[in-house]
Amino acid sequence: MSTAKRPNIIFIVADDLGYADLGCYGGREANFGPVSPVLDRLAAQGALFTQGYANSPVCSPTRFGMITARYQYRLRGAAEEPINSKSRGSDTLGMPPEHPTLPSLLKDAGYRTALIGKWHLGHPPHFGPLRSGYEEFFGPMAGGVDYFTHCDSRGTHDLYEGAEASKAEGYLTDLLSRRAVDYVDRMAQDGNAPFFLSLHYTAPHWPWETREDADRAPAVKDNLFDLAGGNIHVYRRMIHHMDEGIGWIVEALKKNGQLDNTLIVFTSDNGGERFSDNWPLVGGKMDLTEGGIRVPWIAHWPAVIAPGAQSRQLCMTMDWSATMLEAAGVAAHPDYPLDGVSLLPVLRDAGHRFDRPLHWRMNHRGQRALREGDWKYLRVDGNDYLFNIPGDERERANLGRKEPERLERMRQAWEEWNSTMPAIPEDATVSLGYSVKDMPQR
Ligand SMILES: [Ca+2]
Repeated sequence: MSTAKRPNIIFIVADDLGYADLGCYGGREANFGPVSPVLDRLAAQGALFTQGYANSPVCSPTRFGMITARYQYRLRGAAEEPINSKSRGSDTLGMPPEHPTLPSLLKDAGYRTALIGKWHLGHPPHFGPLRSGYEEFFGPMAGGVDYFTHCDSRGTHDLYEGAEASKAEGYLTDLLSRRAVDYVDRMAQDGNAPFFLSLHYTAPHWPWETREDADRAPAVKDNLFDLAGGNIHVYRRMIHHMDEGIGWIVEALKKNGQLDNTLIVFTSDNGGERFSDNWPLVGGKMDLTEGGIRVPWIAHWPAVIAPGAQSRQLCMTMDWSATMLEAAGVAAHPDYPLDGVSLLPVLRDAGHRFDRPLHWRMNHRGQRALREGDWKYLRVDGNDYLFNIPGDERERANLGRKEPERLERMRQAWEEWNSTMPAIPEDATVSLGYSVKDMPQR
C-alpha cells in the first residue's frame, strides 16, 4: 500500500454500552426518537458485525487487549478486574511504556496519533498515554469520572491535557466530541501524514447524567456508582449525546474530503451495565455469558467497505487492532507477535469467513469461555456449560449432558490455551461497584 493511500483511522469506543442499545442492533426507540441515528447510518453505509466480542467483560482488561492486539492475560496490570484507585502509585499495574502498542507502531510508521477520552491503563507517573505511543492526550486517566466536575470517585480532578490538568469546562461527552472535531480539522490542515485517533468516550457509563444534568453532580460526587440514580430515559439520552458528537466528527471528515479514506470503527469496551439493553443475551458487565462480552462492531470506510455489509465473522477487540495495523500497512513488533487476527479480508468482502476460536477467563467467579464456530464452552462458579449460540443465543439450553464429548473436547482446548498464558496472579483484585444489597441481581 503506498504511503499516499494509507487511511486515517478513528477507533471509537463507548464505555459499558450493551449489545442492543443501538437502533441498528435492534434497540428500541427512546421517548425522544431514535437513540443512535448517526451510528445506525454508519452501519448501513458500512459493515455491521453480529458476532463480535470484547476481549473482556470489564473495562481495563479489554483496553490492554485493544492497545497491544494481544491477549491481555500476558500483562500483570490486566489481571486487575478492573484497574482501580488502589493501583495509584503502582509501577506494575499499568501499560508498560516499553511494550509496543497500536499507537506506537502506527506512530513509528509515520502516523499522527492521539487519545481523546478515557485511558484506564494505569496511573502516572509510571504509566500514561503519552508514554505508550500517543502524541496527544485529552481525557481522564481513571475508570470513571463525573461528566461535569471531571472528578473521579475519590473527588480527585481527572481531566488531562497531555500530562497537565485540563481546566476545560462542560459536559464531558461533548468536550470529547468537540476535541475530536478539532483534531480532525487540525490534521487536515497539517497536511500529509495520516492520523490514528482513539476516541474513547466515557458514555454511557455511570454517573447517570445527561447534558442537562449539571445540578446532579454535587449529589453523586461521593458515589459515582450513582446507585440511587438513573433510568432508561437518562441512559438513552447519554448514548444519544455521544451519537450526536460522532455525527459532528463525520461532518468534519466530509468537509475535509477525508471521509472516504478514513476507517471508522465503533465498539464498546464490555457488555452493558444496569440500564443497558442486552436482548436477547443474558448477563452483563463482569459476566462471560454473552451479555457481558458480545458488543456492537461497526466499521465504516467507503474506499474499502461496500455499503450494507453484515458479517457473522467471530472476532474480538484485539482483532480490530490487528486490522488497523494491516490497513495501515504496519507489521507487528517481532518480539511481540499479535494474538489478534486482521479482519481486513472481511472488510473487503463481507462474505469472507475464517475460523477464529476466541478465549476468555476471569478471576471473578472463576469464569472461563471458549467460542469456537457455533459452539461455546462456559464455566461459571465451577459449573461447566455447553451452548450452541446460533441455536440459543440466550444460553439457557445447556447441551453439556447431551454432548459430553464435545464439552470435554472444548474444555481441553480451553485448558491447552490457558497453559500458554501466565496464571492469574495470587494478588490480583476483583472490584465490584455494588452487590445484591444495592439492587436485586439478574
Ligand atoms: Ca467499561
